[in-house]
Amino acid sequence: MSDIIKKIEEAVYDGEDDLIEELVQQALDEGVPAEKIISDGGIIALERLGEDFNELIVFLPELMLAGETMKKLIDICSPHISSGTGAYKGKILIGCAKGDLHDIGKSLVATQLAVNGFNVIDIGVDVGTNKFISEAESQEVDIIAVSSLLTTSQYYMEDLVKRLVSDGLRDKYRVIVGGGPISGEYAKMIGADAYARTAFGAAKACSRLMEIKPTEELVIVNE
Ligand code: B1M
Repeated sequence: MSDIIKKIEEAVYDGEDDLIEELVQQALDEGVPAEKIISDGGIIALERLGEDFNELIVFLPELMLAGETMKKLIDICSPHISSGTGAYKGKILIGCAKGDLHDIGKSLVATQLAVNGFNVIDIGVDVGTNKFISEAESQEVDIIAVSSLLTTSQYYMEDLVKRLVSDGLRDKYRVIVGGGPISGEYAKMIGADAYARTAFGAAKACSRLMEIKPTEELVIVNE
């Protein structure tokens, strides 16, 4: 099992999107869980790539190729992600904060929420505060979920919470934040309702959010 996972990690790192389909299918045929392929193959590769990007060992084109390869990997794995209870839990609006185009983690969170009983409306990347609020209002969601991988974009999470307060809407929506530079302390500081470190954690946190009212409790899931 570790051999095929290592090959997948290398294929994602090297951006070999023509090879990934075959490798992932082989892993699934060998009985490797989809979640393990995503985390131990794909995510590990992207984390390595991020470190090497910082060290100037790889550059933007390599990040782009790896990103595309990871998306293919996720597409093949998604139908195999095991679901939770399946019972309907609530409606969630999800998007990446303004200026942020990193959609892999956000899409994984959306998938994990969907298989755990949420109706997920994914409004994509680079979403500004006005759009989050107008979509939340028109779609009548329970939770607004914001992902950010860029320190330069995370400010827009704070902006969203402030706007919900100033528009008199804070009691209507629970807000969950997450992504690379985000932490439980940050969620607390900006007055969000929840933070989760991973996609799996986000499903857990959102399930808890549906049991409480907005601003009633700060939910932090670090797993
Ligand atoms: Co860029 N990038 N990138 N990038 N990129 C990072 C994020 C970076 C950490 C790399 C580095 O410097 N080491 C760095 C950000 C530094 C910072 O601000 N702290 C960075 C940079 C600087 C940039 C550019 C500015 C580079 C440039 O142009 N000079 C640029 C910005 C573009 C923009 O957004 N405006 C840029 C561009 C890109 C690509 C487009 C080439 C590509 C993205 C492709 C795509 O997404 N379609 C890319 C990639 C691939 C990365 C790395 C290598 C991998 C990101 C990824 O997909 N990880 C990344 C390095 C790293 O993260 N270590 C890096 C896998 C993914 C599954 O993880 O998204 O973290 P992640 O999601 C996790 C959790 O965070 C969590 O669940 C997921 C899985 O469990 N989670 C949530 C995510 N959202 C959540 C929401 C929740 C809860 C949990 O609740 C709502």
